[in-house]
Amino acid sequence: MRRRFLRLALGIFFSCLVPTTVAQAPSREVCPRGVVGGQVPEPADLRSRAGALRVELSYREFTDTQGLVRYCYIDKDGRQSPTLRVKPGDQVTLILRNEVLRSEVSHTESPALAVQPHSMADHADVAKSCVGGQMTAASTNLHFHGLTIPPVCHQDDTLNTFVQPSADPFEYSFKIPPDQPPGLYWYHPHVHGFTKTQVLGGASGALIVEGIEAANREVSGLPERVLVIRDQELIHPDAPPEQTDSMPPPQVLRDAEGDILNSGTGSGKPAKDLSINFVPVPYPKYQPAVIAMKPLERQLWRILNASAITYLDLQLLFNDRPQNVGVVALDGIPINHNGNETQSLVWKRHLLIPPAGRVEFVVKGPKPGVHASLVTRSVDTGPAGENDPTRPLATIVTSDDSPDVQSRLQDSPADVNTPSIVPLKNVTPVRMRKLYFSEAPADPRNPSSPTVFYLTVEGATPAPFDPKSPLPNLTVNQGDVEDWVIENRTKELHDFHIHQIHFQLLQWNGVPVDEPYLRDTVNVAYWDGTSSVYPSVKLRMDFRNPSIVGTFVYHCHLLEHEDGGMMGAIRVQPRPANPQPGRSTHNAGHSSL
Ligand SMILES: [Cu+2]
Repeated sequence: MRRRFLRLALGIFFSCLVPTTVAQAPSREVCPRGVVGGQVPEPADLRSRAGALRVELSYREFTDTQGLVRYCYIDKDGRQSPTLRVKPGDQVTLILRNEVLRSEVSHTESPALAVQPHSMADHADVAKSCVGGQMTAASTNLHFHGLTIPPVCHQDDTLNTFVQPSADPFEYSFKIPPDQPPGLYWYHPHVHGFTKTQVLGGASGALIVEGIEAANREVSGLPERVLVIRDQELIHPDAPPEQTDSMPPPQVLRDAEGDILNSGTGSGKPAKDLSINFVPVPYPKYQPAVIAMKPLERQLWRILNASAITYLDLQLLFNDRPQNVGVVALDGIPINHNGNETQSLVWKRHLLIPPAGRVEFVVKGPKPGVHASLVTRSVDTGPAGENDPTRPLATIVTSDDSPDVQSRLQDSPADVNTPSIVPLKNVTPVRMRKLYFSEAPADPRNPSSPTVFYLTVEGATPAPFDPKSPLPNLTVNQGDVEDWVIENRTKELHDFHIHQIHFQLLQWNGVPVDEPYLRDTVNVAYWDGTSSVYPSVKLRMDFRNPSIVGTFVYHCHLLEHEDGGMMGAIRVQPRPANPQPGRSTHNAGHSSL
């Protein structure tokens, strides 16, 4: 008993000495997680120097005592999911080592997806030459979400780059475009068929292009805090919901993939647990993590929804009252970047962030004595969507002695040249296309068989994404700007994302919107099953940047849907010398380009 007390006392003593940048879990865990109710740590910052950033990341996996598999990126100093901090024009060299143990993940491998898109060579050669190889649960790669970098070997290719556990380290080497807007981007694996498992397991990290304080003086000199919200399998899957009011908890129903269906009540068992910088906030008690700051301190919060399938609708509550926060950037791009020089903050009382979305906003800490918390409100994902109930994420605890956060924006940043490019919303599109989300049971005679997910260019035959196909689903010319309507013909939300570019949301369900943002990820409302018009978004797609020539993908960023086929390939071909109207095509079935 005495020994136990001593151990406890020593534990408390040493935990007080641990700086908040160090994970609070035992070091023997390969992919450590924070303590429930613990302080939210900050990811380590890896900053470029003299125009270059060199990073070595090991991709590892770990099975916890519950049998849940974690995945993580660990740098050479043992830090998990470091934030990569770069400046426009910097050269990034990232060495990726796949150190998962092949035998421990083989049980999740789907034989149907163990495809060989191209000729198979020896593993080491495959990794060096990006010509494909086996796409399995143990293979991995990286996507640099939101960066306008070439979709080619060693830069941002996800179609043919598969790094195997037995392979030599794989080198990514790319230049941050000099005109990349300053803001929050991220990195994560993108192996079709296995992306959900890897991201849900924790494989993700933030990437910041520095200089937001030069683009928007409102944030100059502010302390900045990176918050990565991830989802994960339920830690207490069998626990009954806590009784919060007189209403009985909603019935737990599951979809064909085994996830808990949206109850439509805003409560009940969630499909997934959430964590904030790896501090879990598990169902059913949702004991919040702790964010420490000084009373009335202003900070820039840079929040990434790195969830595999969970929507967030973030809100800051002071004594249960929603607070306004000043948004400065969405999906990595400052709001005053796209021809909106006069607007510096957009005031919001809640922030819907679909999986893969980012939002950056100014927070003012509460006065002493005010109970403050960061919560996610429930999101109605539709009758076929997963359950995302209201739940707290963190309590904000203020103290004059609260330690400074590790990073602070410059007080007097140098002026930056505003982009000379015509704002996207002012460009006349060269053509219009329609794409649509749809779903069907794999066995038409069995409605509860696994769902097949489609993202189809109107006119083509719906088919799940085929990684073996040498043909893209769409071809466009570099230099063009197009308008795309994305329809949702299903009874659940989908989350449209395209690699390499950003777009402007023009219409929401046919209603014009005038947003100061550009996005790379957008939620599309669900169909009610009876309306004659499907919900949709209309997007202005920007293919002007010459560095995006090549083949890349667009997909639903609910990764279960992406893995299940809701993806397509687009080829951006070099601008023809004499462009002819109508040359761009989509491939209906197997017709040639
Ligand atoms: Cu989807």
